[in-house]
Parts: sequence; C-alpha cells; structure tokens
Amino acid sequence: MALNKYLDVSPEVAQALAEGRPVVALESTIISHGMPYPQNVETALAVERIIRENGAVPATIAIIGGRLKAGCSKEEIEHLGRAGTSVAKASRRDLAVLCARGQDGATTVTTTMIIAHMAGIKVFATGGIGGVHRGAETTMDISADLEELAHTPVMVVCAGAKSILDLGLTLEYLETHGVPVLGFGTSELPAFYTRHSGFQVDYRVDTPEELAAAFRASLELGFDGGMLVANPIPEEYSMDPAVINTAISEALAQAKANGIHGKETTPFLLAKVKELTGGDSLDSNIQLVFNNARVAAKTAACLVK
Ligand code: PSU
Ligand code: MN
Repeated sequence: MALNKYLDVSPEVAQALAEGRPVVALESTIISHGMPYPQNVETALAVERIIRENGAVPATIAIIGGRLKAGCSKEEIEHLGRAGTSVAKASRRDLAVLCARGQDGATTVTTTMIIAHMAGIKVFATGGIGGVHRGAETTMDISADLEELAHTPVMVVCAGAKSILDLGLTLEYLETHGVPVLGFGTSELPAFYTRHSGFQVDYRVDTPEELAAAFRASLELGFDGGMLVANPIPEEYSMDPAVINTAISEALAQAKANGIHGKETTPFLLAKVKELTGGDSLDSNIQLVFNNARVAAKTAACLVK
C-alpha cells in the first residue's frame, strides 16, 4: 500500500484496513452530477448505512481542497451534494491539477478506483460505469473508466451500463484490455435500468464467496487490472425497456443537436434521461445502487477472510 502525500484516509477507514476488516469504496460524481439535491445526499448516506449493515465500512471518496479523501465525513458529503455540478467532475487527467490548486473534485469510477487503490481498498460499489459511446468509431469517445479497469486492481460492482453507450463495443474494449466481466446471478450483461441487454458476460457468478475467490486469484496472479461485476437491478425496480429506450434515443438526439462533447456528454445524457422519464428513473437508480452496495459489502467481507 503506497500511501501518498496527497491522500487522507479517514480514521475509521484506516483502522478498519489496519485490522483487516472489510471496506467498500463509493464514488462521488454520482452524488454531485448523478442525482439532484437532496436525494443525492440522502442516497449517499443510505448507501453508507447499507454497507455497514452488511458488515463493511464505507469509504466515500472525493477530492476536497486538493486532498484525496478515502472516507468523507457527513459534512463533506452534504457539501458535494449541495454544490452539485459546480464541483469539477474529476477523471484521471484532472487529479494532478486539482491537487496542485487545492480544489474540490467529484470522483468518477476512474478516480475512485485510483484513490481506493492508494488507500488499500479493494472493493468499490457504484451505479453504472462509463464505456464506449455510441458513434465512438468517429468521436473516439471512450470513458477513462475502461482504461482504469484495465490497470488498477479494484473490483467494481455496478448494474451494468446504460444503453446511452454502445454495450457491445464496451464489452469488446474490456475483452481487449483483459478485464473480466462477471454477471452476478446472470449470464447476461444488465443494462442499468433493465435486467437485460442481449449481450453475454464472460462468467456467471452466484455468490459473494465466488466473487471474492475470483478477485483474490487475480491479485495472487499479480495482475494489475480490476474486475467488473455486473449486478442486475432487482426485478421490482426495473423499468419498462420501451420507456427507457425511447428516453435514451431522445437524449442522444438532443446531445447531438446541441453539440455536446467531452466530459459533458455523460452528465448531459443522464440528466436528459432523468428529465424525460419524469423521476421514475431516479427511484430505479437509487435502488440499484443499494443493491450493489449489499453485494460489494458481502464480497469485501469474504475477501478479508
Ligand atoms: N454512468 C452512470 N451514472 C454515472 C456515471 C456514469 O450511469 O453517475 C458517472 C460515473 O462517475 C462514471 C462517469 O465514472 O460518469 C463516466 O463519465 P465519462 O463517460 O465522461 O467517462
Ligand atoms: Mn467521454
């Protein structure tokens, strides 16, 4: 564990790690950019409670005043939630400048993995990851999340990826870069709001013990990459595919018409989808994050045994 001069591990997280107890990392872009206030703060705190109820210590990760925080306080979570999109969405390319300037940043999957790894945290729960965008064959818009999964040894538990992305190309990219995709209780890649995408994952895994065993083997092999766990949204919270796909098509058309590009693309699409589905998608989004937190906490507990 290479402790870094820019890193602050909270006392609770540091103690849990020192005692070999399970810890689960959580991202902060989902708080600032992914949901409206105050639901974002309520959800972030509820996710922390669920991690605890399932036997692990939560470490919400963010950049506060140029410090890399592994374990945010309630006040820091409230600050990020209120600030919303005025906080920088921080990917790998932003970290050094934010640290040098002493600024705040909301961590994406990429930077949450980086900071979790610095702190010695192996399991991370979120909602959805970035991926290869539709039309990437001309825009070259591929999320840095995929590159990070290829190079940073953290297990990421998500609910698959939204079909704002090209899911087929996302799986191809992960295959090329050696990232295993494990379906939790399914052999199909879930599509975030829905349980089905029509694409197969690499392996179906049915228990947290098996997830932990697979990741332990990856670490023991000396692999420096991560692993992606795709955990489908519970049936009772999943959305009507027709409703969500219509909203996604409309959001993509609006992004194109408005010339949206770069780091704005994903937040724009997510916000439009939410607007077009009138809040139903927010409920689903919250529930799938809770579901991922449970699986991640149980897996982290198996991993320290
Ligand atoms: N996809 C979602 N919800 C999210 C994100 C993606 O369904 O909140 C956020 C995550 O923080 C993810 C980031 O790491 O967007 C990816 O952004 P980009 O596509 O610009 O790499
Ligand atoms: Mn992008």
